[in-house]
Amino acid sequence: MSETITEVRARVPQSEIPVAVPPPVAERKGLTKKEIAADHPTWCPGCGDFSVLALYFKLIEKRKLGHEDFVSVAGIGCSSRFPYFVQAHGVHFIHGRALSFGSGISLSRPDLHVFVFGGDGDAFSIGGNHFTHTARKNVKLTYVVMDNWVYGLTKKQTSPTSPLGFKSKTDQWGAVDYPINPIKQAISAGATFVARTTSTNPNHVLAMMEAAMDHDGFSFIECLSECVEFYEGAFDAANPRKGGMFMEIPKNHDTTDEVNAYQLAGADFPGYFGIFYNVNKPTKNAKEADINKAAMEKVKGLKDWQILQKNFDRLR
Ligand SMILES: Cc1ncc(C[n+]2csc(CCOP(=O)(O)OP(=O)(O)O)c2C)c(N)n1
Ligand code: SF4
Ligand SMILES: [Mg+2]
Repeated sequence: MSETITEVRARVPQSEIPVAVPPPVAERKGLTKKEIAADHPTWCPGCGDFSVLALYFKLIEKRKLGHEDFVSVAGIGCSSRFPYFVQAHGVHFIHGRALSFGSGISLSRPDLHVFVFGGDGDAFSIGGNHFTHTARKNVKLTYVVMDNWVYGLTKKQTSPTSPLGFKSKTDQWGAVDYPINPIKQAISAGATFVARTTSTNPNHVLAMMEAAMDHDGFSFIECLSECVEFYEGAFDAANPRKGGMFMEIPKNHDTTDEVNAYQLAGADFPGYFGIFYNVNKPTKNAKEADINKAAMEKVKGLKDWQILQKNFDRLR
């Protein structure tokens, strides 16, 4: 009969028992672009969204993020297919509800970088309320809206950012409803970081994403991203390669000046690009963390079932 480990230990002197040496802890390296590029994106060739995806990969690589550091969330739309193309934690959620899902992740896991992606329809039509309320609550996450001024996935309906006169399947004689201004809307809703960029200027997109990611609060980026299928040439006026003009926000703009930010946002298209507004304000994450801490103090030392019992006893 073979000896048990206890018997061996009793017989062999302690110094002769080999000690298992744990393997050296591998140095944690950030993910590479190659590692997180997932499925071949199903976007139309030439779609502006490709550029945003490529720059997101670059951001993850540059900031040395690992799978355990970030999550990508989206609603529904061509742009919202984004998380499928990222080989990392991600969610393709309900139309217009990406911010609610992202808020839940951010509040329960404040250590993560939560990136939410979507389109103009997802963000400002069906998701309009969530946009307002996530902004006013100052939930710590980054929201990148790929604005193409049209519903792409459903093949050309008028969106909240389509300009007057835009002919679509829902406005065959040209859009009659005034478009919203996403930057003004974000500022007035209470967003604490508001920026605008365009997918045809990669360095600028990356710079805006980096700044947004570093912001402690709700950071919003409107990124013009052309739908080559249903709104070709929409942003040529903002693209120097197409004879347009890429105008950065004046260097002397005070990004804490809400009124000035609002005024700059009102410039006629192609308008300004850069950070319009950037202020520090306590986040919902920080406030809730304080509430949770105080609540945990009150039940210190109790088992979960005892806490539950206490609550039910109180309801009697
Ligand atoms: C509840 C619900 N309503 C409507 C739709 C149909 N629908 C899918 S995507 C979309 C609009 C997408 O537009 P946008 O957010 O601008 O994304 P894009 O495709 O332009 O990137 C609509 C209306 C849906 N999927 N679910
Ligand atoms: S339909 Fe438009 S938004 Fe959708 S993938 Fe094609 S070009 Fe992009
Ligand atoms: Mg759209």
